[in-house]
Parts: sequence; structure tokens; C-alpha cells
Amino acid sequence: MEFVIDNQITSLEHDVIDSLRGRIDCDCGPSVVPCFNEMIDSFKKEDYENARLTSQDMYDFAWDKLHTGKWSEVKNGWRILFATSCFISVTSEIRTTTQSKELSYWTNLIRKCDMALIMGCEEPLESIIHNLVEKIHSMVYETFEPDENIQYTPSPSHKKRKINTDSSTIPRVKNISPTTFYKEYVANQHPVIITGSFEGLQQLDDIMHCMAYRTVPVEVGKDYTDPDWSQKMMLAHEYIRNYVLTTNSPDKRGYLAQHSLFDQIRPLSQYIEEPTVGCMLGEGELVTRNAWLGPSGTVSPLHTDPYDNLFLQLMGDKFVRLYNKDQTNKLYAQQEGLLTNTSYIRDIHQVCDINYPLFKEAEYMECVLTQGEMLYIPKLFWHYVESLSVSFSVSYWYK
Ligand SMILES: O=C(O)CCC(=O)C(=O)O
Repeated sequence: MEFVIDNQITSLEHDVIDSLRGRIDCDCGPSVVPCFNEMIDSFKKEDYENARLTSQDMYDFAWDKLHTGKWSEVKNGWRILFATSCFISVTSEIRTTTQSKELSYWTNLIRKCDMALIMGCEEPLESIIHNLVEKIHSMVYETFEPDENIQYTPSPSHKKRKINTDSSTIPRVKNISPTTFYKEYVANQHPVIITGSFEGLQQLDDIMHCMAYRTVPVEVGKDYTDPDWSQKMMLAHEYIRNYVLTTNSPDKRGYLAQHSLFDQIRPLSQYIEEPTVGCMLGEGELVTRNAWLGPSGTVSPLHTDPYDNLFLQLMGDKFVRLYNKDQTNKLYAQQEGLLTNTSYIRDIHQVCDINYPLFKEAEYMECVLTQGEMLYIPKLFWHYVESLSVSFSVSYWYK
């Protein structure tokens, strides 16, 4: 497979990379500068062999820094250094390798670009990396279409959850206007399900061409409160085949959860649209949109988020239980550690009355959200979410 590096990318890359020099100096300290400069200079002089070698050193160095200490405290320069070395490594590699290029060769390059995007980088380098990885991915997908025999269409197999009719129901309304949505629900902080505003996805095959060989982060384990829970990076088509369409035991369950997948893989955005009623939430500012793609049986334990949420069900069914914030004293929020927004109660369907005596008195609302429906979860409402089938959801958080 021949890969032609676009002239446009070539001229842009030189300007971008020059503009990054100062940032590295300030954030990463003077000891990194000579090596960074050698990488950049080799690249500009078209000494791609040396650029490839030095970029690998810089990649490893920045990777360690990105994984030391608290994520929020990592200086931006390390992210820039990481993204720059990913970019130089990938483009130099393509220019220098002469051996025949297997699928794994390409997926490694795609993975490097994905890691740069996942770790976070800035414009204009970010757009250049998007362009590069999208080009590589579509060429690779055309040449190595994954597993022709596998249908990426979920079977209709279904877990059942009975909705408690004593609980108050969440109203369902069709095609509501933003003003009515605001007056009747947002102003009263009342959850509502809006139907008829989008169709959703029929099958996962439709999105494989955008993402099959992209690397995505997957949470493996019963849920994020489990001590054995871990995060793994894997190719999207392998994740879908081995975790979404395959039934695994709960401790081996994989969940692509709370990930900004649509920002990492831009072509996927064509399948979603920001809800028009979003402008009515908070100041109307979209904080983030996250993907939640997984098999039947994924659980997000009872927790709160500090944002108003429009939760869209693109595919499959999810059981959702909600508790108003005024029920908090009956819900046993964790008192210490990183998860003070999460309840100690892991399975709301089997709660020990002795340990959690107030829980059964808490008032709640619940529903099964189906494809094409959108649930408004007011900020700080407690929510427990369980998938009843293969499921793909998107949450839009506003402040
Ligand atoms: O779908 C899920 O598993 C959880 C969704 C959620 O917690 C959220 O959107 O805030």
C-alpha cells in the first residue's frame, strides 16, 4: 500500500513545529530543549531517519512524564512534546520504511496518532494529526477490511428490568420546543424523556469505516468502583468483536465509557447532532460530549455529576434510576477518596438493609431508555445506569 503525504500537511507541519519550540522550553525545562531541537531540525532538513530515532526517545520521555503525578497537574508542554513526537515519528516512519507494510505496521502508526489525540494536544497540530490519521485509516480500511464474516450488528438479546410502578414515572414528551422544555422541566429541575428528535444507529457496521483500526480506551471490570477494574487500549473492531458482541463474565466486561470518542474520531460526528434544547441548560455552554458503548450488563453505579446532562440513546436499551439531590442523606455517598460523588451501594437491586437502612425510603424515578430517546438528567441528580442490550449512548454535559 502506497501512502502519499499530502503537500498541504508537509508545508503546514514545518510552520507548526517551529511555533512549538518556545512552549517546550518554558514547560519542560532546558534539559529537554537540545533533544527536541535535534528532532525538529532533522525533520526540517528531511533527515527522516534521525527524526524517527529522536522522536522515539522524546515519545518515551514525554510518556513517562504524562504518567507521573496527577493528570490535571501535568504541564501542557509535556502534552505538546508528546503530540509533536507522535507526529514526527509517524510521518518520518512512513517516509523511511521500505519493507512491505503489514496491517500491524499501520495500526501501530494509527495508535500513535490516537495516543496524541487522547492525551490532548493543541491546534493547529491537533487538526493536522486528525487529517493524517483519518487519511491513514481510510486507506488501511479499504485495503484490510476487518473480518468480512463478522456482522457488527448486535443481536436483539435482552436483559429485562421491571420498572417499579410505585416510583414516580419520568414523563415522555415528543418534539418539545426549547422554551417549553425550559419552562416545564429545566426551571423545575425535573427529568424528562424527549422522543422523536433523532433516529439513532441501526447497526455498528455503519460506523466501522470510521473507527475499525482506531485505538480506543476500554474500562475492564464490573464497574469503576471495583478494585480489579482497569483500563486498556485496544483497536475498536477488536473491542466490538471481543467485548461488545461477545458475552463475558462481569469481571471481564469491557466498557468504552465516558470517553470523548467523537472528538478523537471526528468522522463519527456525522452520526450525532447536538440537541437543540441544549441551549436551555445552565449558561448553554457544552462542557463535553462523551460516548458510552458497551455490551449488555454494563453498570455505572449510583453517582452524581456537577453538570446538566442530555443523555441520548443511539442504540439499544438502558435502565436508568434517578434520585433527586434532596434524597442524598439516604444514598450513602462515599466519604473519602476520589469517589465522593459515588454511593457505597454497588448494586441498587440488592441492598443490605442493615448496612444501608435509609436507602429503601429514598424516593426515585426510573425508566428504560430506548433507541432514539433522550433523557434530561438535572445536575447533581443521582443516577444509576445499566445496559439491557448492546448499547451506545452519548451524554452532553452543560454548565
Ligand atoms: O451510561 C452510563 O453507563 C452512565 C452515563 C452517565 O453516568 C452520565 O452520562 O453521566
